[in-house]
Order: sequence, then structure tokens, then C-alpha cells
Amino acid sequence: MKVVKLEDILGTEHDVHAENGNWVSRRLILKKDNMGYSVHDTVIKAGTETHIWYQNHLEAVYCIEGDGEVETLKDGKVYKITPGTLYALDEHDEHLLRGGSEDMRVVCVFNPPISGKEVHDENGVYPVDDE
Ligand code: 9YT
Repeated sequence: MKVVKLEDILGTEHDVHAENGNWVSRRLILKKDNMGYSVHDTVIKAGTETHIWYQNHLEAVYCIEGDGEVETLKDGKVYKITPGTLYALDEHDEHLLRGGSEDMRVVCVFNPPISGKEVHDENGVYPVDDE
């Protein structure tokens, strides 16, 4: 069995900061752990907006602190996200992720797992990791 503590990830290469400052993602479980998914403790900064379109991944996002919203671009729907709310990008939904009045902390699960150091490209996409 494996036990991972957030405090042991902080400040390592698996503590990833978006270049634009919009989010910080602490990667707890990664491809190398052979679980079939990755698990991230992510903070979406208050008042930010990030365009995301994971064309190669499915992601579920469970809010545990703070607030924010998601706008799905195909239909313009806006979903308020607060603690206890999970959203699942089950159709590779292109969306805008917005931090709310305070930082929003979420637990993210990716399938397939990401390898660890990915940051979004200009389309809000993570590349396929086909190593
Ligand atoms: C919720 C979300 O997709 N945030 C962007 C960062 C991502 N969760 C990651 O790389 O951990």
C-alpha cells in the first residue's frame, strides 16, 4: 500500500504552478503509480478564468473549499461550484473554469493518468502521454 501526504508534495516537481498564476496543482497519484488514473489537489485562484479543453482525458473535479463556476462552451451554461459539488467532464467538454470570491480547492481525477508535469497548452489541452 502507498500513503501520500500533501505536505510531502509541496515544493517538489509535482507541485505544479500554472504559468499564468491561475491555479496550483499538487499531483498526489500519477501514471507512474499504475492506478489507471491520477489524483490532484488543485487550487483555482479567486477571480481567475481558465480556458480548458481536455480532448485526451476525462476529468472529475470535486470541490472541497471555496467557490467558483464552470461555463460549458457548447451551450453557454454556467454551473456554480461550491464544497460538496462534483463536475465530471464526461464528454471532453470545452469549458471556462472561473475562481470565485475566494480560492477554490478541488480534488481532480484524470483518466488516463497524467505523468506529472503537464501544464495546459494554448488550447487548454494536455498532450497524450504515449511514452
Ligand atoms: C480543475 C482543473 O482542471 N484545473 C486545472 C488544473 C488541473 N486540475 C491539474 O492539472 O491538476
